[in-house]
Amino acid sequence: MSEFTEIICEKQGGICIIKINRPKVLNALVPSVFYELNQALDEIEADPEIRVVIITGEGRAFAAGADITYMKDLDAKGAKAFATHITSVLRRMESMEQIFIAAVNGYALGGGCELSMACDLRITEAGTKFGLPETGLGIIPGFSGTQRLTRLVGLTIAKEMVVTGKKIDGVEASRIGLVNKVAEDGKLMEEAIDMANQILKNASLAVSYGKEAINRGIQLDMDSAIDFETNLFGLCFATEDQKEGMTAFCEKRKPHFVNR
Ligand code: CO8
Repeated sequence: MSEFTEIICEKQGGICIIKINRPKVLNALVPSVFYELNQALDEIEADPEIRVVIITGEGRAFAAGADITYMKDLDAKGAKAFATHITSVLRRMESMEQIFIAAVNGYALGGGCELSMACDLRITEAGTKFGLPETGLGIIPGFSGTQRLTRLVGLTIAKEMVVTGKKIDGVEASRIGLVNKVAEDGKLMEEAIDMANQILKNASLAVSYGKEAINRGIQLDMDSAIDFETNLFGLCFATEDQKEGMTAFCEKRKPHFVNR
């Protein structure tokens, strides 16, 4: 993959590992991080081998938020343009076929927490601090945090986190359903790769359709959402992997998926 400045991208077989690379400022997020991330997404989409993307942070944070020194002097128009750019990249991740895992180290505050919430899965360590502290800076979460947190953990907890700005640790984040798993200390990347490998074992079109059915369905009324799922379910039966998966079961052997 290309060499970047604000991020580090490394391909390991079917997995692409992206590290946010501004460790001196705890990976505080500026527009250039998202320009590079968007370019990396172009390369990922063009590479049929990559099926899982792990996003993590270099150093002692996943990301301690949008860069406050950058945002300080923005006017209303500039702030909206900044938020619009970043949210379009996050939305793109949700619409891609690949599964995104956030391996959340150290701090996921403000925009960092919002980036992690745009991923499909989150794994962290017990001591990691999550939070949306924006109201303490005179703003609200602007990278879709009010929307994604509410959808992930429900109105009650989302409102409390937004209006108090309180930070929670990885164990609490797991308890409220904000993260999927708390890894043993020091084993975050190992366990994230393990999670990626569990996904890679499955039929790739089925995995992507499952993501699409959930992400699109949650925006629809129940009847339309069920229609949407039913259509994708039907499409699975047009794949070679459906035939192979079910034949392998009947023949009592492991399937050999060809991702078609
Ligand atoms: N922006 C800019 N610099 C930062 C940020 C940040 N968000 N976070 C940390 N840094 C810098 C510090 O200023 C410091 O730099 P320096 O060494 O030059 O002084 C360096 O990173 C290390 O940080 P600390 O010395 O503070 O490290 P500590 O271990 O003492 O504290 C904390 C770690 C608790 C994470 C602390 O740094 C902190 O509170 N950071 C800010 C957290 C925060 O408020 N984040 C939310 C930001 S707002 C946001 O994300 C809005 C998103 C939506 C935007 C909408 C579009 C306009």
